[in-house]
Amino acid sequence: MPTRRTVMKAGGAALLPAAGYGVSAAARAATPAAVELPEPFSVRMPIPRTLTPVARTATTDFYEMTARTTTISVFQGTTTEVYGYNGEFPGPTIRARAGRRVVIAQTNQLTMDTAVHLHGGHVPPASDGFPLDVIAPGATRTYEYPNRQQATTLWYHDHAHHMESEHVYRGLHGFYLIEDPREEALGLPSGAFDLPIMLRDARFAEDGSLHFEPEDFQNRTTILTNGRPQPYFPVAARRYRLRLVNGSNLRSFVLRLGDGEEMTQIATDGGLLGAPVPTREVRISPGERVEVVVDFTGRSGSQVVLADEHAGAVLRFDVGRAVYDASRVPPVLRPLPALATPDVERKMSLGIDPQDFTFKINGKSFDPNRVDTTIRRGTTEVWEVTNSDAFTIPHNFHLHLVQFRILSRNGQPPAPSEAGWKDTVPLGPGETVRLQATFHGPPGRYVYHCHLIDHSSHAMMATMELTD
Ligand SMILES: [Cu+2]
Repeated sequence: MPTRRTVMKAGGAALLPAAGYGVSAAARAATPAAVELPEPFSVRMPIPRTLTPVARTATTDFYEMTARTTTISVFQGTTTEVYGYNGEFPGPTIRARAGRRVVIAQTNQLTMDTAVHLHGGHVPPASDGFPLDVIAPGATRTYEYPNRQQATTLWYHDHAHHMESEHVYRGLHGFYLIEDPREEALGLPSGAFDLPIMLRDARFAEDGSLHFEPEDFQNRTTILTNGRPQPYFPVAARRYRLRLVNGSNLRSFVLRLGDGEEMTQIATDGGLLGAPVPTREVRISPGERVEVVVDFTGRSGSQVVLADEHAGAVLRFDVGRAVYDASRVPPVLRPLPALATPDVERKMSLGIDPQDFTFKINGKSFDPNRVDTTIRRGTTEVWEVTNSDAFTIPHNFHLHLVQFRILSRNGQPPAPSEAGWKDTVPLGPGETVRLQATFHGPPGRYVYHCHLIDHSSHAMMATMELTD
């Protein structure tokens, strides 16, 4: 058993023996040396391919995807086996229109169960990737996404019971963007000037293989930006929209641009902010999305590095010639509606049990067959969510089905950067966030959980059931 001391040192990656994650001391001693990293900025950042529907009707776009292993070349002279949707790493991007349905037939060609969750999506229960609603090896499951929500940057990823952390780590993640005319009318940078960027950490062994051990997260020191280590990306001297998602299992990023240059935050998890927020720092915990507009105007010939406070450079923009730029960031983006009057208040506490080092919400580890929270459809609830690990262990909180608004953080009003629509909120040690959501949606089972997904895989998750 781990001691309290080792648990604290490991930042909370205590293992549940029952989950089959035990790693022997011998295995740890045999941990291979790390791969030799390439020179920084020697590879170009890829932009994940946009997937083409296999069929379209008046109301619906139909897609097909297959989760399978694939071999990619991340480091010169080595190959890396990863899991990829359609064999791509990250997976292909879905571009959906608000109000237009997307149906995806997901085939599992891996050797273990998978489940697909559309993170931030307002979806029916059978399509939410509930951890037991799995796709068996060789099987296909059809997911239906109504896209009855505003323009936003979502991502899809694996959610299979106890396995989501390893599956996501090995590559089962991709972008899902919802677009709408109201956002397009604002004139934000679009098309080739609208860049989805997924950041995540990883550990590679000397032979290039991707190394996954839940206890080993402190050695996940290679940051991948759209699947490549420290890439460059050529940009024109104009404005760009960056859609940042943190696809790491545990790592949070604190991102700065160049010498602390200003960026303009325009969106949170669930879509546009009411108004743009100038910022010199973007904080983004696992699962969250932050969108910024960066203006390279007047920077021709320069190189501008996006860097994390701890991990260093994650991406370099190489600024080319000036081009005509009709884009803008208007002073009003999408005003937030007034908050409804809440009907129900609840308290949620996330913490590691000091008795047995298991991960719990309100004193319970995840049981997919237990209903933890019953919610009447249409009610507005305030949830006071606390990270009860008061020392060093960070968590965050992700609610399926709905977007919420943050009412307060530690008794103070939310910072402007998190005052918009959210589905995932960071919780530093001892922190308390009050959030409000209105639970519209079809009846059925959903989950809420810590999105440090090594924690949710270890049962820091609970169920909610929407009822009539
Ligand atoms: Cu956690």
